Amino acid sequence: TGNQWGYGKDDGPSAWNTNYPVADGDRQSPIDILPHQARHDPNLGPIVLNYDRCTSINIANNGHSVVVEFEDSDDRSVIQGGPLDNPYRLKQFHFHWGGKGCHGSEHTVEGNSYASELHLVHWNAVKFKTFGEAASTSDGLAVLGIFLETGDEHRWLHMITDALYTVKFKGSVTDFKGFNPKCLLPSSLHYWTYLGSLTTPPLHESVIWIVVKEPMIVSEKQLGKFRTLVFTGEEEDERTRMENNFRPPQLLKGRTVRSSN
Ligand code: SG4
Ligand code: ZN
Repeated sequence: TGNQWGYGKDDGPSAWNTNYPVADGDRQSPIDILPHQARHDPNLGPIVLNYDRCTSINIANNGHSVVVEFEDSDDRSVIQGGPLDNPYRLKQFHFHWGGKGCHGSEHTVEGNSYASELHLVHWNAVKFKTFGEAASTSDGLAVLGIFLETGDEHRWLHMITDALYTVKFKGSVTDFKGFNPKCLLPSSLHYWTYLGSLTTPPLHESVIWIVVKEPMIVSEKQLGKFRTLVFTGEEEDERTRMENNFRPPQLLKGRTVRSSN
């Protein structure tokens, strides 16, 4: 099991380059976004989410995060517009979060973290036959990132948090039908966009990142429910709480961040 990675002291982000040398590559994610250095691009149109017929399948604990998977055999739920040349199909969404009272987002804005970050992962089914092929090729993926900030209770997040007790341990999967992630999004979808990578191994440099400026507001209690998950499997003696499952910002290395407004 030499290829295991995690978020701990010995297998965390600073050790990933041992097995995944691209960790030190030229277009790694996340990054610290400096709004004043982002270039307003008048050619960037609005992001359009066609999620009306989206079909969620299940919710799973993969030992790194909690993931909700979608039917992606046709173009029933796609993101388009913005920096994208083609519609990209929704494959899954997942979250990254911190420990109690800690920061947990992956992207930061002027050095400031949010409590958590939601990632909606989409792939280019016009250019690629499979998600796997898209995920390992430049611009094969489009990930929509949404910050979570603590405040009032979020009206719909309970639909996710109520299911978490069923996927406490690594490897557990439960049916999760009829959930449309549109209910999680903030009212404005103004965004920053840049070319980057997956934020976990294999860290492929295949992602067009679209980071929404307005956060969604969730309560501390709702975030706490994510911390009832564990990184470990049910059979393991050790139980480690799933928290701080985020990668810190990487070097920009000359990339430009564009702004939609
Ligand atoms: C999380 O670990 C997800 O659970 C992974 O999803 C995801 O991998 C990974 O993050 C990287 O995605 O948007 N943060 S990210 O760059 O989407 C992929 C699954 O393993 C390939 C299903
Ligand atoms: Zn992610």
